[in-house]
Amino acid sequence: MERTFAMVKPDGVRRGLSGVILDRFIRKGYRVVGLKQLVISRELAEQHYAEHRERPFFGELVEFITSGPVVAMALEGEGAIAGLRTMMGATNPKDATPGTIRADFATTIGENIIHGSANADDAARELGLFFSDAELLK
Ligand code: D4T
Repeated sequence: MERTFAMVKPDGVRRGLSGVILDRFIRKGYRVVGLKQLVISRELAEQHYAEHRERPFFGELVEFITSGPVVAMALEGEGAIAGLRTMMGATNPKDATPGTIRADFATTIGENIIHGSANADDAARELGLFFSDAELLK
């Protein structure tokens, strides 16, 4: 069993899409072991996106991700890390395969509606950034 981290970004929450996105993961068979809506602090945003610190879009990325509430999710299931990335689709919604979340609900890379951990190390790190042990189901 794997655990992974996913987050509906502020664009998705503003558009009222948190429920339909969560519903896709539940229907797939992943177990929701953690769930909360929060406004990310600048500090948490910079930690979360630390790998992009030197990229030209870093400032906009932090502005955007702190611009309103996000819905943070901890999901559990067999192959959940890669499986969730497959369900999300390509980073740029223009390249995403129809049927994926980004293809179906987003149009631009800057507001691509969902984040999911890229690998096991990121999943562990991001789950730790967003959830305490007490907030997660056993
Ligand atoms: P996240 O991290 O949001 O799940 O996205 P990905 O894992 O699919 O893609 P990423 O880390 O390469 O990008 C992180 C975040 O930055 C935005 N972005 C990315 C952007 O605004 N402009 C760009 O040129 C790139 C590459 C979108 C997602």
